[in-house]
This record gives sequence, C-alpha cells and structure tokens, in this order.
Amino acid sequence: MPLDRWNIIESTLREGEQFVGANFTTEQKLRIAEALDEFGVEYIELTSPLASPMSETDARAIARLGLKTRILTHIRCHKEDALRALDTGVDGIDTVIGTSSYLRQFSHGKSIDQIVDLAAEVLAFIREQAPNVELRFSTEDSFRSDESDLFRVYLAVDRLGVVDRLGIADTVGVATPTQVYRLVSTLRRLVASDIEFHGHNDSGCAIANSYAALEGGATHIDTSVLGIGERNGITPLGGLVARMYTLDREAVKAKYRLDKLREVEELVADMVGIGVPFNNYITGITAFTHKAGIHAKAILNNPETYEALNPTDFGLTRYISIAHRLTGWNAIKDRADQLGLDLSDEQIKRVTAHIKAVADEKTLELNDVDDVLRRWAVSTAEPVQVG
Ligand code: HCA
Ligand code: CU
Repeated sequence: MPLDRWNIIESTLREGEQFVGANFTTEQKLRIAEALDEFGVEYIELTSPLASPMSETDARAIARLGLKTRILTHIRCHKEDALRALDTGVDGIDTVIGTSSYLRQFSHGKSIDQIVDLAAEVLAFIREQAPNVELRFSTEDSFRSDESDLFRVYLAVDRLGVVDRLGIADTVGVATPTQVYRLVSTLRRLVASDIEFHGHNDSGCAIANSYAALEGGATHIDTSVLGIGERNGITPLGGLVARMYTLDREAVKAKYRLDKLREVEELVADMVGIGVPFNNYITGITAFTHKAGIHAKAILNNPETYEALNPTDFGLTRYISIAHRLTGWNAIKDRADQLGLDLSDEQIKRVTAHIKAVADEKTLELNDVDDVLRRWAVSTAEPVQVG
C-alpha cells in the first residue's frame, strides 16, 4: 500500500453537517475549516451550495479563506448544481449518484443507462466549464449495487477522461473489509483515476473498511471529526489516524499536526452537543490508562510494552491507575517515589497487600492510596485504615 499517497477528505462540514446535532453557524464552519487546515488534512468537503442560501455563502467564504487544504463541495450529478458549485470558487467538486436498486427505485428513479448518460453529460460539462477543477464521480450505495452495473458506470465514466477520482460509498455501513478490498482492487486494475472510499459505521467496520480500501489501492478516504454524520456516522478522523499511525508512525507524524487532534475534536464535540466517548481512539479519557499490576509494571519499564500509540505524539499523557484490587507493588512503589516517600520494597509489598484487601471491600481513590503510603512512611506500625 502506498502509505505516502493517501489523502484525507475531511467531511465534517458535509457528512458531519448531516449529524442530527449539527447546525453550524458561519463562524463555527470557518473555525472548523481553520482547525482542520491546521491539523493538516488534504481536503475539506462542504455541503452543497444548493442546500440553503447560507450553505452557498459559507462555501464562498471558506473557499476565500486561502487555506492550504483543498476545498471541495458535494453535489448531485446535475448541471445546475455544478454551475452553482463552480461559482463558489471551490477547488473541487464531488458528484454523486445512487446506483443501488433502492436508490434507483426510491430516490431518483433512473435506470443504469440513464445514469451513464447523465454522468457523461454532466461530467463533460463540468470539465468544459472548469478545466482545472478537481472532479470526482461517486456511486452512492455501491455495496448494494449490482456489481456489473457498478463497473459499467465506473468504466464509462473513467473512459470519458474527465474525472480525477472515482468514489465508492458504503452508504449504509454493510460492507466488510474483504468486500471493500476486492471491489477497490478490481477497480484499481480497470481504471486510471484515483479512488476514494466513503464508509459508514453502522456495523462498526468504517475504519477497517477504509484501511482495506487503501490496501486495495484507494488514494482518498473520507472522514469526519469523531465520525459524525447520518445515523451513527462515518470513519472518524482520529480513528483513521490511529490506524495509519500504527503502520508508519513517522509518515503520519510528518503529514499531520497530531497534537491538534484533541483540540479539533473538542471544538466539534462542543458545537454539536456531544462528549468525546470514553473509549475514543487516541483521545478517549481511558485511551492511555493502564490498570492491571502486570501492565503497570511493564509500562513503567517500557511504555511500548502495552502501547501501540505514543501519547506524547498527540500531546497527551498516560495514566497508571493504582487504587484497586488489581494493583501491583511496582506501581505502588512508583507512586511512593513520586510522593518522595522512603519505603523499602518489603514495606511496599505489605502496603500493596493491604491496599488489595481494602479494595476488595470498597472503592478506593488515589488519595486513599497516598494516605496509606504517607502513614506507612512515618510509622512501621500495623496497617492503618484507609478512606
Ligand atoms: C449522501 C450520501 C453519501 C455520499 C457519499 C459520497 C453516502 O449524499 O448523504 O459522495 O462519497 O454515504 O453515500 O454520504
Ligand atoms: Cu455518507
């Protein structure tokens, strides 16, 4: 997989705006765009300017910011949409049309032949109007589309020679990594253009599917901050970054300002009225918390023993939880050292045994452990009660 050739299309301002809690103001959109630009995503995708009057003026405003990241907007495969989109001054246009029988029957009502004709007409028109605009054509609900229909559409579009990218969308989150790999790698062999993957997370495969797409030869992955989008959303930015970081840490560190991830997530979470989940990739409150005594000992010796991600690369710190029955004497000793207490290993082992016994009876806080350690340091008497 060409690790140096993958790009993030950050769709918080398009797919993310389709999250039920998202009602971004103009100022909020500008702040999100700037924060994502600072983080270093290669692209930002915006809601169609046809969605509402403000969507149009905001697209213009974001396109005018002069960010490093390329600005895209997302439209139906229609000439009028395309003209309105081009007029906003964005760098690229993402067109989409549904190819599954559900969407053909219950959404736009077109046959595959009509889709091929429409795509040819609209895409050639856009290219004629804007020779330098970055142009993508995507099928919606790709994984519930008939495969021969899909390839007919993709091959017809690729042969036009006017698009930069073909997109594949797992619109309802049903695809598995193997299916994604198969579809992307087959397409990779058949077409010249770049390939984008957009994956929903309904069955929990969005990150794995995005990675499988890259393995299969995709070049662009859609994400949103914290994964927000329709229903339970799409591939989360932080989750994809974590996935890629474990494969090539240095490449990911060179591409993105990883220490800005938490800030971007908190910014968006506040705006849409949610919290960062406790088990979130990288930034979840427990993402770098170690508990069991055996883990704590190894972490104290070398954090990499139990950490695939280095928290300091993300501007974060690890935490070793010691006030519980699974604690171990190495971790308790480390705490005593932090407190500047002088206790022998023998004493530490006895304090640890005591803490474990008390933790079987009640929930402890770090303060309780600290109190015990302090009292043991001034007295060699029998264990004192905690709490
Ligand atoms: C939508 C559907 C979409 C499009 C994806 C894409 C999907 O328009 O809301 O254009 O790549 O999930 O299919 O988000
Ligand atoms: Cu989507």
